[in-house]
Amino acid sequence: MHSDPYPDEPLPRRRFLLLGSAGILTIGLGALTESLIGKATEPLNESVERLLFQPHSLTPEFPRSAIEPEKLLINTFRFTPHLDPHTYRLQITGSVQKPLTLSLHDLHTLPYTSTTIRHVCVEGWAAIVQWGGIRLRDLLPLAQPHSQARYAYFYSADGYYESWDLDSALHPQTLLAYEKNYQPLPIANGAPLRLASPIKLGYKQSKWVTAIRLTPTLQSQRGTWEDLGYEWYAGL
Ligand SMILES: Nc1nc2c(c(=O)[nH]1)N[C@H]1C(S)=C(S)[C@@H](COP(=O)(O)O)O[C@H]1N2
Ligand SMILES: [Mo]
Repeated sequence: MHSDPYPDEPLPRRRFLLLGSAGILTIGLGALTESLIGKATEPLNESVERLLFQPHSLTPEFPRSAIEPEKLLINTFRFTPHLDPHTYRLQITGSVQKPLTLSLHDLHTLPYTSTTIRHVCVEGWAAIVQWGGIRLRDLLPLAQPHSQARYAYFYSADGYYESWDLDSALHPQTLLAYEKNYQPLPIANGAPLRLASPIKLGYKQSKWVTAIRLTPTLQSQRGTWEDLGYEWYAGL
């Protein structure tokens, strides 16, 4: 399938256009959106717009009855960080015009998306899982990425880090999830926020994400597993 998977869906363009004239965002998105309604702002930069409208092939999803709760093994490389949901913040920095600091409340006001997909670990197991949360394609434009932005680095509270090509990050099935199998995301699976996507192997799917940094180039550090010899693109 190579046509636009969501041809009729209005992108949250209005929301990020409204946010365009804001300074650094540290207050609730809901309140901010309301306060900015009606203000004219600059359009999104051309390169992110091109990525957003580029056709992505969609991975087929599974029905709710296919979920395999017991098959998703906890795979934690170092330790399990316990993040306080009240003080938790997600930072979005790097090649962006509007660096953002978002609370969980802010994140919950953004459009919710659910995907039921297969999680595949390179170590030889897989599980069908439902993830609910925010698509990066709905989130990253709020920070107004610079036209040179090509990669997204994800930093986690356990020191784990991963880099993705921006196109894969903006895929319609790539989420920052706060829900697993229709329940709040458990701490062991990455609460309060983790990556989830059917187009990348499990090690790309950072748990306990606290910061996203957009970059024009790949740095010498590319990812926790990649820097130990695993493949960087890790596509499925
Ligand atoms: N921060 C962080 N994210 C991580 C890991 C980790 O150790 N730390 N392990 C990765 C690997 S190899 C896999 S398969 C999945 C496992 O997710 P789960 O523990 O929710 O099943 O998380 C990925 N994300
Ligand atoms: Mo994995």
